[in-house]
Amino acid sequence: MSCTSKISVLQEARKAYQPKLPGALKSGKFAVKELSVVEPPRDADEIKALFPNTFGKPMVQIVAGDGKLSTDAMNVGVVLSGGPAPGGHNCIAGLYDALMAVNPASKLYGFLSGPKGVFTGKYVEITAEMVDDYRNTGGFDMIGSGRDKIETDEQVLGCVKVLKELGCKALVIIGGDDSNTNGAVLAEAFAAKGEKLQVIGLPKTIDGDMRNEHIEASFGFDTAAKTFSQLVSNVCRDSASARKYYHFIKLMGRSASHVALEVALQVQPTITLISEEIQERNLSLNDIVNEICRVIAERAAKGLNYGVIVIPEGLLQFVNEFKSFFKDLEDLMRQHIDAIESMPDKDKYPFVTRHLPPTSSALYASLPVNLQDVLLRTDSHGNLTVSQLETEVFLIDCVKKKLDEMAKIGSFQGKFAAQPHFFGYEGRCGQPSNFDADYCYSLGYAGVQLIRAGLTGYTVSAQNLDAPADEWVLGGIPVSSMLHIEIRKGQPKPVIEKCLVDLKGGPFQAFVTCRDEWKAVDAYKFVGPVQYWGPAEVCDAPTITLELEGKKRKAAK
Ligand code: FBP
Repeated sequence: MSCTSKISVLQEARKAYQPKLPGALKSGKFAVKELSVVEPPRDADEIKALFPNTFGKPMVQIVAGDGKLSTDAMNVGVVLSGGPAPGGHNCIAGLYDALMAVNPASKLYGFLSGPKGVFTGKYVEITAEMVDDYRNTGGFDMIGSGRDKIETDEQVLGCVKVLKELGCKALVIIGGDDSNTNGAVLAEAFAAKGEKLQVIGLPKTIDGDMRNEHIEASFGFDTAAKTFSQLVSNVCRDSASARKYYHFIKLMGRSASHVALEVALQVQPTITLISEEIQERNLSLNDIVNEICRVIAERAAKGLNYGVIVIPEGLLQFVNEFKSFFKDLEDLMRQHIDAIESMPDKDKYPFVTRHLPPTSSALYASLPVNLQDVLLRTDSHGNLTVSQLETEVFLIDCVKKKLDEMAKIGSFQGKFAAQPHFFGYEGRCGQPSNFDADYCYSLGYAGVQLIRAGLTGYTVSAQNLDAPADEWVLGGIPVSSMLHIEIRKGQPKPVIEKCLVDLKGGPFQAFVTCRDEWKAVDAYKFVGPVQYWGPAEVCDAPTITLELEGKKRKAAK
């Protein structure tokens, strides 16, 4: 064994994996076919006014055939944006291989540490050796990532300068809803300045919420959800073995509960909370705690003083009393953003309690210090940093108090001991599953064809993803057609609408059919780690979410 080798045996073997491409991309000759124009579902007039140069473009599909796309050498820049997601390196590999297949004199530049690498001109030229070292690996460490936004005119001009100096035809932004929105803003700014530079986005996020009928999945969701499923199922088995703890597991996913729902379908834990349902039913914290305690008491009566409770990371934003609290907090931020941001942390708490309306102020004051602290922080896109909210600890505390009350009146006669967990970073950089390895490589490969077709302000789209890779349909969707207006940091901003769990959709309905049984008796499924070699039904299976959504889509046709 060598102390300096950083390559595991699995990584070495995995380097040889050749990602599967969709049939249309395998042929070597492509055409980019124009389809219909799609309007944003809401706020179309506002979006059109904000994006006069890039609005109203058609969707496109990549088809086999000679579309007479340019075979000139071209230089392209790529940047990774936001949180890591398994498969990012394969997007870069797909971009690189497609560029070299078009013309080996092409160059790919990787901007370092996220979007600020573009306007500050921090980059590396991506070489064949680099790509080979990172093929089919997880993480974003090849060039790093960041959550900065390209916002000011100075930053846009910085991007123009750097991209032109490198002779780039296009910039590829690999990111989620906020980063693809930022890509659209940049594409519009370039077009408004008469610059020929193109911007293409690839849909990334483990949260699975950058999706719609044109983009059936964001990359990284598959591997992350399967990795979390393994971890949660291991905890289920421990719980059923030791029989002494309730495990409260918070799972990553900033807003939507797709990750929690997929894990529920894979593993069948005792209870899984789905934020979207809590919002729909206007449930309060008390309602949630009462339901958890009801299940715990009923299981205790059968001698089952253990179980596993899965909590989506963004839960609190969907709980009844917290919704008006967040609205009040947003108003307060809008009025006092500069004062709050420049204040030392110790002054923020009294300032906020003083300025919030009485009900929200009382709720805020009643929260544990960790929640008070984190609720005041947002990232550069105005998102709450929910990964730092100890919701699982907070819930344990609430459940414990309620069970003590129930014990006093004799309605709970069991034992309650709890363990908090947070699984998030454990899943974001996993070695990509075959699905993510194939999907990401295809996204990168398709991105190059959209650039060759001269498109800008597009995200690569992907359909039929529940079928084998050969049948996937790739193309492009104008980002402006996915935008709507949201209040961020107190201001109206165009953003890609997050896709939340559809309560009428196949995955949620499948969960509803079974969940009462999973609460009453243990039905844990032990899924094991992501597999790379073996039968296709084990190694290439899409998520249950994708499968059930695909079934519904096909039935509707
Ligand atoms: P992206 O939207 O950038 O893909 O990131 C998603 C996510 O993993 C969320 O699930 C999580 O809340 C957040 O990033 C954590 O952010 P950070 O990496 O800044 O702690």
